[in-house]
Amino acid sequence: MSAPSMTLFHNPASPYVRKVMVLLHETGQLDRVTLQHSQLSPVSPVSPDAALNQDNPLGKIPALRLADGNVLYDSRVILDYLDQQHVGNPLIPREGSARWRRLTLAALADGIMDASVTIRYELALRAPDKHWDQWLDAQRDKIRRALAVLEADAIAELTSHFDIAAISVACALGYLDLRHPDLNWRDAHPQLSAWYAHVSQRPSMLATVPKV
Ligand code: GSF
Repeated sequence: MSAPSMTLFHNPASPYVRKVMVLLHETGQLDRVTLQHSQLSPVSPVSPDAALNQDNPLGKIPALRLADGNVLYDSRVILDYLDQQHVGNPLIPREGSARWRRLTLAALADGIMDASVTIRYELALRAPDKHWDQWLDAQRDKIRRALAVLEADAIAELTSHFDIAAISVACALGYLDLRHPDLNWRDAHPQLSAWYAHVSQRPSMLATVPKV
């Protein structure tokens, strides 16, 4: 086995990092990456990590330092790069309508993560008397609308391939379970719930269950 050639800025609770880890598992590339844990855990908008900021001026994880010193971010770019570094079937369709559909589903899942992570920041990092309830409700509505679309329109597509779209949705749902169990997302989404129960058993998902 060759020495790892890439370094991934990592935190086991991050849904964006989890997407990268799941893709590494699914494509047999785990041994190519060393994990670098943030000095500050978790990384947050108000606890900057100097080492991370040097590599990603946005101060966000994941960031992937390549063997030549170049650094890739954000998670979408990293996934695209890593998907072009293995010899198996691509997890991001290279062309055609499938590419745009699967990337759009992945963006929908990323939007669930974005709303979920920013709700988390508001609730965990800001004083309760400063919480902006209207904004929190609007973020929750984004999550609800996205879940409704996945339930109504995307189950067959998610079931057909465990690719960029499915990985992204699975990691978004895992993060809802971790940080927002109060949303009870399963109640109104029985098909998504059944799909998630199935894909959660994949070795790549079991190996990357979020930890706080
Ligand atoms: C989002 C990464 C992100 O917000 C991506 O990689 O897809 N669009 C980016 N990461 C969080 C950590 S997490 O909760 O996963 C982060 O690094 N936050 C620090 C900050 O300053 O917002």
